[in-house]
Amino acid sequence: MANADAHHVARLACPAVADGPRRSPRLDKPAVPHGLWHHSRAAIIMLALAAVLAGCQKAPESSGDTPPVITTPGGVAMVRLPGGWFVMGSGARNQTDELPHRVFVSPFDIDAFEVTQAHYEKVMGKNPSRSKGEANPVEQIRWADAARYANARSRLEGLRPAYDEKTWACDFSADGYRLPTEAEWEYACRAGSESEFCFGNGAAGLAEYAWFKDNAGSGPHPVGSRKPNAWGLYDMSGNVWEWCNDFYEEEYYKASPERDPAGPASGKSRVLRGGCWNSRADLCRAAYRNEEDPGYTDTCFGRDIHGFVGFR
Ligand SMILES: [Ca+2]
Repeated sequence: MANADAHHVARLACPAVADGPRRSPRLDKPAVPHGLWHHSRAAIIMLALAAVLAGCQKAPESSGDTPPVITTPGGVAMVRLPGGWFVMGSGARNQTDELPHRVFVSPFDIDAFEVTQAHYEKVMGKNPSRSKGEANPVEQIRWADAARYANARSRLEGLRPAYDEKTWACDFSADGYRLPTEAEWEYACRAGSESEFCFGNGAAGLAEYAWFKDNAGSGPHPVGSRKPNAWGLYDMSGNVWEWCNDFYEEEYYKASPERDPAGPASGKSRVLRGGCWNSRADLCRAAYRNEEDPGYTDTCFGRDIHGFVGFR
């Protein structure tokens, strides 16, 4: 799109490591990107696009209904989620950044699949992915790339872009697409479940729902080729890590607002969720938090994101 690479904000330093993925000081961090992205009620969140439609649906935990799927003017399937309360985080693994706490998220729409290479190229006119395949998830995507895509997708549909491409601030009152907040992402991933994975505890059933280290081989697979969760969302665990809108902060859950938490006001990294094709099962848990440099500048490109990071 015309403005896809128009602005760069040279504010953040590149990762300190020279080669390969950064390693987080936290115990369980993956040997891959760790790394990176929030909400209001009338905005379409993007790629993870959560487009909020002031809600009309019942809380999911009180309903056995599968949420409706809509198709955007650009041809993308989105699941229309009702708002609701859920327990975000997990006490099961003693991870300091996963403090369980109750959160309410307002209704929003979210892409049923990771953004594919075909759709990314249609919107942005390029395909940076390492493992090429039209139906594969687009990867080698920086947070800023995802934000630019969200704005471009919004413009194509006559919606007001949510991101300021100079400051990267997100306007949650805009009706355009944006990345999901970390809370929205986990709410969508859990689909009403309170267990480690959307299907229960223990990794025994994970291969049915996710492409991860034990079954993926040497790269990502076409989106939607594993089972969806109870709300019809595919590949929330595994395949590629997914950018959220929030900045990452280890202690954020200790003081975050109860309703529609949108992450810290500032930070050096953005949240990544869900694990990827190269991740062990633990990193694919619903509560697992990762973070990475957002890549606001091209000089950071390709450092830590290789073929592991995409978005929805
Ligand atoms: Ca994923």
